[in-house]
Amino acid sequence: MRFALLFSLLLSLLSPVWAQAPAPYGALPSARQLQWHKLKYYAFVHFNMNTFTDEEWGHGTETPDTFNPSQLDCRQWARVAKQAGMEGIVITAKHHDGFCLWPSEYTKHSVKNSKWRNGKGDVLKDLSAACKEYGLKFGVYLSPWDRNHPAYGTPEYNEIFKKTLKEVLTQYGEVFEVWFDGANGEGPNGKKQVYDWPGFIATVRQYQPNAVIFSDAGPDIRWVGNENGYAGETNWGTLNRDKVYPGYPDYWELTPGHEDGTHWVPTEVNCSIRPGWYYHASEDNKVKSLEHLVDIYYSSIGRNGNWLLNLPVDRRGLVHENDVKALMDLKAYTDKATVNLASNKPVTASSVFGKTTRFAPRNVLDASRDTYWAAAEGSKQATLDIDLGSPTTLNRLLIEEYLPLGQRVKKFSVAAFQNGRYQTIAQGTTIGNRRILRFPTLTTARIRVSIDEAKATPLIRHIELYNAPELIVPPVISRSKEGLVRIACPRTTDPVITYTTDGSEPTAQSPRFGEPFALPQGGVVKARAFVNNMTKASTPVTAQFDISPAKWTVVSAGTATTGNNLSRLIDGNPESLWQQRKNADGPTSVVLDLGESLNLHGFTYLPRQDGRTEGIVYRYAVWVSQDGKTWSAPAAGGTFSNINNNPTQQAVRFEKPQAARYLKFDALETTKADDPGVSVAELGILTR
Ligand code: FUL
Repeated sequence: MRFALLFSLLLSLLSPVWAQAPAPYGALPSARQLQWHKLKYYAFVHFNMNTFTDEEWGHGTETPDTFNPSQLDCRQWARVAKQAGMEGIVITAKHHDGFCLWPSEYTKHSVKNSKWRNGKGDVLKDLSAACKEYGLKFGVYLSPWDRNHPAYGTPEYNEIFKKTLKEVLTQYGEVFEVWFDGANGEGPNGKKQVYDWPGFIATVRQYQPNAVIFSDAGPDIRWVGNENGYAGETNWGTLNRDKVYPGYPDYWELTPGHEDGTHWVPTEVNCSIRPGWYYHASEDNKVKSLEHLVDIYYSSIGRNGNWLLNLPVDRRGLVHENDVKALMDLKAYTDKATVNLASNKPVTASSVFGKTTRFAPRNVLDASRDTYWAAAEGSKQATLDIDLGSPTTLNRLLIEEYLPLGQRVKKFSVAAFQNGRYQTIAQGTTIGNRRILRFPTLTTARIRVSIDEAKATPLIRHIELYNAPELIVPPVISRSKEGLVRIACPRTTDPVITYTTDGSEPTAQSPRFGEPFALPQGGVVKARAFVNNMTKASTPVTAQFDISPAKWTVVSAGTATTGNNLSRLIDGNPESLWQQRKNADGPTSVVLDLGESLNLHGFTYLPRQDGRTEGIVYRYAVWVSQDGKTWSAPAAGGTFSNINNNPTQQAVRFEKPQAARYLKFDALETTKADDPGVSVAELGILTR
């Protein structure tokens, strides 16, 4: 009796501390997802058969000997990733062509049948060992779509895929992530496969229970709905998972997620450091600029996502020098921006849950992931003031919610104390695991963070304030139809732009850009913006041009053409667009008259650049002619791989150069069968 009394007395004393913790809200993360949320930034490596065939989607018909890196060194990949501040590497162990980077027992299309290291090589073995050596996590991408496997399209293939998975998941140590691609086309028999997703997932759980599984629908982490690196400003970690599946047609819903979604399935943001996923020598000058990478950093890591940045390893089997430089520049930049100016400063809040120190506002400044500030129970609004002590210059705020109890904040804002009152300097919607707000540099001694709307009591785990170095936006180089080159720097005040046309890097001494200059025959233009009396420079940018379309005309464009926007096809402006209803009786064709006979090595197609996908051409054929009446056999034909998700310029080379004055582009299929029309931003030619 006395014991029971004592016990209940003890309980009532402790209850304000223990019983009154905030209740969970909505869908919650699993332990495995919480581990993944601790990560930020890791590498994707696209390296496989396509590296050697210059393709993005291989056909599965390649001979294994085509895969032949001359100096493969996975330790170089790991060293670069580590120095770049990355936490792991996810490798394309098997892409859509079915070629396996390890000696799989279940296919002939693998390294074991190549001459590379006499068939004894195993890229997964090398890479998993290198990751271990450098303290990196090791992950695998496996495409269920297989254009090579004879069993593809039959139930037997599902069993084979599971056995393949088992090999990858049991022979190379700990795997932190398994990346399932949603692309599902036809196999060698012309059949599509009905995938056994529950079986694939169960296989991963059985052999690597701690690994997170990625796909459009998770189950653990989801695709962000685009391949350009941008998460939604509003980004819920929750999703109505049972509605979504790999290859989900309404994939734009994946960007913001589903508010009040039934499951926790946060975003991983995948994008490539170059336009393509695989290495193409023609893209050596198209590595993203520092400014672009920093923008993606804030739009992925800073918008409640983890960033999976792809490095297209080259034919030597190395991360290319240009990509290494871009990664190191990014690391140097982000290192400069991470001094927390709020550290150890006094913090006060409008309310505290249960008025206990356990949920005190100062918890937002410690490094622990287990402590947080909770506002008063049931409150949907609250403010937190940070006293910086003296005028402090800053331009970034990082804020994180405490995730084990669910995502809550819908709207928040930041204010700086200036001229005797708090003035709003930035606003955001969701927070989740991590949100970084950018605002113009200012000086203040007090910052207020307001949670303006929350779905349940706000729980804030962490806050940081930074002063990030301002970046000079690199110039944009364009050329008009007439062949006049313009270089502009719209977002920088009073820049001096210097440029070269001989391939050398522009310096402060290079010619200054003033008037547009003529480059009708094409060439390479490199440019750079300088500010502050030529003491600070942007990263250089490069543009490569072929012959200008000055003499070209569009002769015809389909039978139903209205003709009013034909010129947009060849106006040198990637933003403008030509659209045409599909021709009901055959291909929708465009015929260009080049005005003179030229030695054509190939052509280029730039899909629409406005973020929409209607009318993007997937299957095409191209014909050439000297008189516009008699046409050769198609000079080129095929499909533009992955163009729907990654709408970059497609450059197609003919098997052999052909002299011609006319070029006919036939759009045979668009990426979506029910598209009513065809769209083209630019058509171009290759004469070298
Ligand atoms: C897509 C694939 O089709 C691309 O080739 C690439 O691998 C990208 C990461 O995922 O779905």
